Amino acid sequence: MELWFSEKHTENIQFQIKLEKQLFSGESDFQRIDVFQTIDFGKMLVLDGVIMTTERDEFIYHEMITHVPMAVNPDIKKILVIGAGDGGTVNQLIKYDSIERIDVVEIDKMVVDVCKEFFPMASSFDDERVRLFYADGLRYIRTVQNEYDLIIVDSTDPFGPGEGLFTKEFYGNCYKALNADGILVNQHESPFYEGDAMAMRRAHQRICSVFEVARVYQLHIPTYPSGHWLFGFASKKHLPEPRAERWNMLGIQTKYYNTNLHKGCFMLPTYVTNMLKSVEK
Ligand code: SPD
Repeated sequence: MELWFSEKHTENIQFQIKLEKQLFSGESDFQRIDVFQTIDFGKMLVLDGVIMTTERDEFIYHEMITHVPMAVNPDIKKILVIGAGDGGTVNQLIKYDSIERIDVVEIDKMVVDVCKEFFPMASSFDDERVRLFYADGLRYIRTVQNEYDLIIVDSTDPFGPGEGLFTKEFYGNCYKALNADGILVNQHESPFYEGDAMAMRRAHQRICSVFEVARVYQLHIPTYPSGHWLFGFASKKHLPEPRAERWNMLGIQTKYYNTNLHKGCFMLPTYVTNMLKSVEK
């Protein structure tokens, strides 16, 4: 008998992936957590029926959410990561010797525990620069001021536990929690299917109303709806230009990110540019 996982991407479209077996299934206080062994994508983490990450394509998401801001400002030292319980984002950040502190605020301890068991990238939480807090990112950020060089919002989609991380209140508090050099990078949904595109436009509008600089960049993630995904880049003063020579001197090993791609990923298709413009003032 064949075993398949299906995720509904729209009312009429489903994505299916063939499984070898189920490795874990559990219900936390916040969500249902599943880990599957797939045939072609290695292990796969699924929260409330939505694919979060797979061993085969995680590098695209996690390299792009980390190395883009790090190449814009290689002097970043203090970082707040919100969400990211699978450890993939921190696993990229610990490649930088220059980073002094990585505070991770993840709402769901069970996600971290399960990922530590099944995903080697979650061992990055053991790095001595990492402080892991099990808390709601929306509440945590209210308590911080002028503290971080970089905030990375590696959240779920804007429903369920991740909903508050797409609000104007949250972005405003991120602004306050950043210092004058601060950069915010967030998981920004997809422009392709209307439901995702609506969330994407709303997030952009809210971020634009708070930050002096608000741009969007693209990447491709085979296991996400339509495969076309966006991240947001916002800051108080930095434009998203890479300090290419300096970053390349660091000798950081990547499989997807490079400083040429960095320049290109901010060049968006016309329909995406138009969507973004439609909500910019
Ligand atoms: N539609 C899925 C969006 C999930 C984004 N977060 C993934 C977490 C990877 N660290």
